[in-house]
Amino acid sequence: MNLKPGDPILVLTGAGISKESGLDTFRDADGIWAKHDLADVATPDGFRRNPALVLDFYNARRRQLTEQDVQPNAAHRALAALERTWPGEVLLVTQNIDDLHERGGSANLIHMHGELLKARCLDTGSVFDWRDDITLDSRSPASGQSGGLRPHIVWFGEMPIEMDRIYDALMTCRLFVSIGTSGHVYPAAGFVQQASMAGAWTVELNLEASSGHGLFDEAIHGPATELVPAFVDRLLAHVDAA
Ligand code: BV8
Repeated sequence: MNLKPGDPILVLTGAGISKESGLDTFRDADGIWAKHDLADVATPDGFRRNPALVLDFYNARRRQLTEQDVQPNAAHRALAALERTWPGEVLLVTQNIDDLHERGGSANLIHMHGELLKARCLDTGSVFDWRDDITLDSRSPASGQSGGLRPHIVWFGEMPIEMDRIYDALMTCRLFVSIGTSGHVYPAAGFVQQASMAGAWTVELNLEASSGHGLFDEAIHGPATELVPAFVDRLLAHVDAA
């Protein structure tokens, strides 16, 4: 990895980085898709068919995040330290909808699949901080309409958020690190190839080999709370040595 201090770094994270904070992943044996049908709770059609079911699905996850003692872990904190210390841009793109990266100290962050603690007006598209349940009667602060809110979440078949900014970063980064994602969901699963074609060194840090592990220059497997702090130390040793 011939990385120079100051070279731009792009980090992609998935549900695996929040697993050791107590939040379920999607495709592990005990994951979310083992308990819920994706088509019913994470698609626009599912919301049209049964909005109460979808609202309850996200209300339960929002309550878990806000009411239980769910805290950022050492992996979230290590990425924030990298952003603070690396003498160049570190852009963090997360597929996760929890707020553990923010609470861990990261600021240069894109939630490409939306945010659990935000609601979106169905009429205007405006987005609001929202920590309570969203119900069929919830009133939109923008339109004033009762029943006018949905979770600010990117469902399957919907356009992920800030894709232009993400594609720009994929073309310019010199290091692409993928952490805690199974590499099943596109366009995120294709980012490693785009970064690699643009000349970046690509690294996978994951509990086990993801479906795209062969696409990476380097793949290190183990729990994020062990791998990510060690990897960040390795990067910052570059800075000290410079
Ligand atoms: C789009 C909602 C057009 C939020 C989510 C056929 C082929 C290819 C693509 C498609 C296709 N048919 C349809 C598509 C497109 C579709 C797609 O990819 N479908 C898949 C299922 C085939 N994608 C879309 O519809 C996307 N939109 O394509 O629009 C477009 C295209 C390009 C450019 C512009 C527009 C929209 C996708 C977003 C859908 N919303 N969720 C929510 O409810 O949370 S996706 C859902 O999966 C989550 O967002 C999650 O982030 C995402 C990915 O899952 P992971 O984060 O990877 O989690 P997973 O459980 O899978 O893996 C966890 C990993 O962690 C595992 O590898 C595990 O080993 C590891 N791990 C576990 N513990 C640890 C650990 N690692 C480290 N430490 C640990 N302790």
